[in-house]
Amino acid sequence: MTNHWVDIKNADLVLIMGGNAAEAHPCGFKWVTEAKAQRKARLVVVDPRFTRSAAVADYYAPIRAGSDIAFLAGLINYLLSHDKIHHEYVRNYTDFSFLVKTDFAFEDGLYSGYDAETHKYDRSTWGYQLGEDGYVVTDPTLQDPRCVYQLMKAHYARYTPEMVESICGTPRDAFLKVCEMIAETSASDRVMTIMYALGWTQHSQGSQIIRTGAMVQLLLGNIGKPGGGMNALRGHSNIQGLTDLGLLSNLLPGYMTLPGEKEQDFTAYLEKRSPKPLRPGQMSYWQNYPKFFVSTMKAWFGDAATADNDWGYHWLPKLDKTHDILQVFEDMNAGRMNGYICQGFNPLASAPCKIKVSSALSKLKYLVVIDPLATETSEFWQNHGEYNAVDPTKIATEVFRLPSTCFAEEDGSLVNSGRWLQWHWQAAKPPGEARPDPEIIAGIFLRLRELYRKDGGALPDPILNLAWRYKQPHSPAPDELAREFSGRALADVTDPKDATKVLVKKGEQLNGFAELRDDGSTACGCWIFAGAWSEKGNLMARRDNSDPYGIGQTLDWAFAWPANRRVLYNRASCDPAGKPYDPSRMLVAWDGLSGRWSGSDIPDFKADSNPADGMGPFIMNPEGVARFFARDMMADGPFPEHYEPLESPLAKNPMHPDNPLARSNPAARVFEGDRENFGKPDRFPYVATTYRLTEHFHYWTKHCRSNAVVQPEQFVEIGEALGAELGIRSGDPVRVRSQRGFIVAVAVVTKRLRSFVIEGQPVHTVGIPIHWGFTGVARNGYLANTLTPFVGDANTQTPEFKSFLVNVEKIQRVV
Ligand SMILES: Nc1nc2c(c(=O)[nH]1)N[C@H]1C(S)=C(S)[C@@H](COP(=O)(O)OP(=O)(O)OC[C@H]3O[C@@H](n4cnc5c(=O)[nH]c(N)nc54)[C@H](O)[C@@H]3O)O[C@H]1N2
Ligand SMILES: Nc1nc2c(c(=O)[nH]1)N[C@H]1C(S)=C(S)[C@@H](COP(=O)(O)OP(=O)(O)OC[C@H]3O[C@@H](n4cnc5c(=O)[nH]c(N)nc54)[C@H](O)[C@@H]3O)O[C@H]1N2
Ligand SMILES: [Mo]
Repeated sequence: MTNHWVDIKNADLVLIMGGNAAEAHPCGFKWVTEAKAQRKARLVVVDPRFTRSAAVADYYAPIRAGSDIAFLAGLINYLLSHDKIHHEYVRNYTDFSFLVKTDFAFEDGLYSGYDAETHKYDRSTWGYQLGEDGYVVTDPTLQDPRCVYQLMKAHYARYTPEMVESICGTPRDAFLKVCEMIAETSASDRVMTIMYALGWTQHSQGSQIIRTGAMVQLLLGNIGKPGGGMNALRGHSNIQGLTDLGLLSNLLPGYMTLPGEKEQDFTAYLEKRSPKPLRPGQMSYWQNYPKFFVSTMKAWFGDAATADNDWGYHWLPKLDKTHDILQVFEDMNAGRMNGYICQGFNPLASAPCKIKVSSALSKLKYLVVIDPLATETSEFWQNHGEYNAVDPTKIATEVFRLPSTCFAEEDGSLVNSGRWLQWHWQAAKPPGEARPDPEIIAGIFLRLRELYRKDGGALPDPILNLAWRYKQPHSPAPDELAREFSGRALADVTDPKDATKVLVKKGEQLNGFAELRDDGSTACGCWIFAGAWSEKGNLMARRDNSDPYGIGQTLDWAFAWPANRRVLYNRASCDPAGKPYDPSRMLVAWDGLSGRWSGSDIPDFKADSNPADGMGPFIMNPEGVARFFARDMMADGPFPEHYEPLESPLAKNPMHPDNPLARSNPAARVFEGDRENFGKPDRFPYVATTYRLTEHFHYWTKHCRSNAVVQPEQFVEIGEALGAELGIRSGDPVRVRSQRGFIVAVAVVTKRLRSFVIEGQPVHTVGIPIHWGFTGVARNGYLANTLTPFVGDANTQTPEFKSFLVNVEKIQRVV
């Protein structure tokens, strides 16, 4: 989230699109209720299904799954053509006036640089024009045809309301009504928040859907403001913490990135990640990258990391490619992996295309499952009748189950969607032989280190040099780990402007990332978490909810990264002179007397930067402004464009009917062997989407009797029109089949799913809740991911779980 949960109450308009917060985030959803009660805010829901969020919305618009870019692109066109944009904001805080390179082009649905062999783009033309001084060239009059504004206007003019209706199936009136409501928030004192989750992420173009949403918010001037922002609603209680700590295959803690194979040179690695400002007088905050990086290496390798060995840089893996879950199971299935450690993860149930995952797991020599529950993955080799029809005699994988504790059985910190690190305390003792995850990992590590010490091996250095300073080496304590990620001084840290002033004494905990140094004098496991546990104590454990400004900015409740800042880019809540656009909802303001920014939040800016100096508010970008034109940051294009899902009822992309290469995202994550595994509409005519129910949490709660009672049996939802067409009534057993397999479930025929008219043809949606499987106490069921395609987003590789093709048939079955 750019903002945070409580801040939702400051919104005038809440758009829930690509999520179903009332169902999947019922506790956080109370802030939507507060916004409605306190501000008379309105709630708009855009979803293929009439959801529990839609049930309490002021306005609901249906949309075909997988078509959100067309909808949002139509909205951008509406805002630009009706002049419903925040002029001062876009001129000063975005790249509206920047000129784009002359050789950048968009033709026939493809951006310049596409290679049809590799399905990848050469992105060298996707950039701003730079002057001889290294700064971007701009046209403040916005007349130049190469300026971002003009290019964007032309790009989105194609998305007329008729086009939107034809692609999305959203009736034109409903689309225009949503546009009108949203357009009102272009006023300085009206703010919209966008809440989204998997309905946007789980698509082959998911990242681009989210970008389109962000572009809408920028046009309206809604980023950086209270009640505004782009708010990703995170999933597992610590999925935000997982990404923050760098647990994705290509990341290091704090969104630093691992080097690629070609990056053997340490200095070049650092230079590439610390870009110089692209505008005069601008702060480019990533120029501090070396301080963050060296401090992480000191936390990991301690005394063994020195300037002479580039702080241990050469012990880091140099990536050949991203090793996301699709890649991992692809490699496993191709026999390129021997072993797999599966910790708090149930891929047989949760990864796409069960048959491929099952085949991949069967090729391993060993599988280690660290989990409090007996998961489907740990029993993938067992025959569970129709729900897992495998032959155990044909599977040689040795499976080890290591029972772990659950979060409620241990102390620790969890990061919520609003970036708050909140400490939690053990509520119950773990049963039986269950051990905390750090203890299990420590047990594996200490034994591995012993083996490397004794026998050597290929590159033992990172294992042998890892610092392991815990009181009980076999069981690192949660507070020790927390102090480690927060950071401490290895030598006295002094003020750069006055060397006699000591900011932190040697051995003490740091106050924040401003104290990090690149000379080895600080250690910090995750720079964005710096200061969470300072000499003042564990700030994550704070529970003071005083709210001096009355807008939910409780700065003494827990610790928000970065620097306890609650709303990102908050400088943009003020006009260029530093005056809040809405003084009744003030985050920060420029105080000319003290010469500082202050208010209800920690300024996301250089605290003493005088507005007269014109520094841009988006200090993590070297140009200091937000980007409509994403330059070369995205794998699949600088301006979002509608493409069909990989499995779509349409043979052609209505935007580019003449170019088959532009039917679906040309840069999507697809492995060659899977291309034949996509279904066609002749055999699989219906659009399927998968989702959650409040009463279950993934595949865990079917182990819990009370949850099993409230949602006892697997079902699928179909609309009344499809029910009538196929002669299916509620309660009938049906078989839902895709190119990759089938599931059997009870049909629920409902008004909540309506059929669409897409390009003149009727299209039905089939809704599939995900929660059933073959372990636990609930009635057994089929894994929904038997059906889903092995396709990922071009940037994040997130699987396309939200739109694929199926067929449905009524069957005879004794239940
Ligand atoms: N009770 C409960 N709560 C949970 C979870 C749980 O299992 N149970 N899981 C947690 C996790 S890990 C996560 S990630 C979150 C997920 O939270 P959500 O993303 O809100 O959950 P989903 O139900 O998967 O999907 C949300 C909605 O997306 C809609 N949708 C599908 N396709 C499209 C599309 O193309 N466009 C649009 N606009 N909408 C679409 C679906 O109809 C659905 O209503 O929930 C978390 N909260
Ligand atoms: N078709 C379809 N597939 C989906 C989705 C979808 O919407 N549609 N959603 C996707 C999303 S958003 C998600 S997040 C994934 C979820 O996929 P998974 O994370 O694989 O599913 P979970 O059932 O949440 O599995 C997590 C496991 O962690 C265990 N666990 C709980 N606490 C602890 C702990 O402290 N330590 C350890 N070691 N284990 C613990 C639980 O018992 C559980 O078995 O599914 C994805 N798959
Ligand atoms: Mo999730």
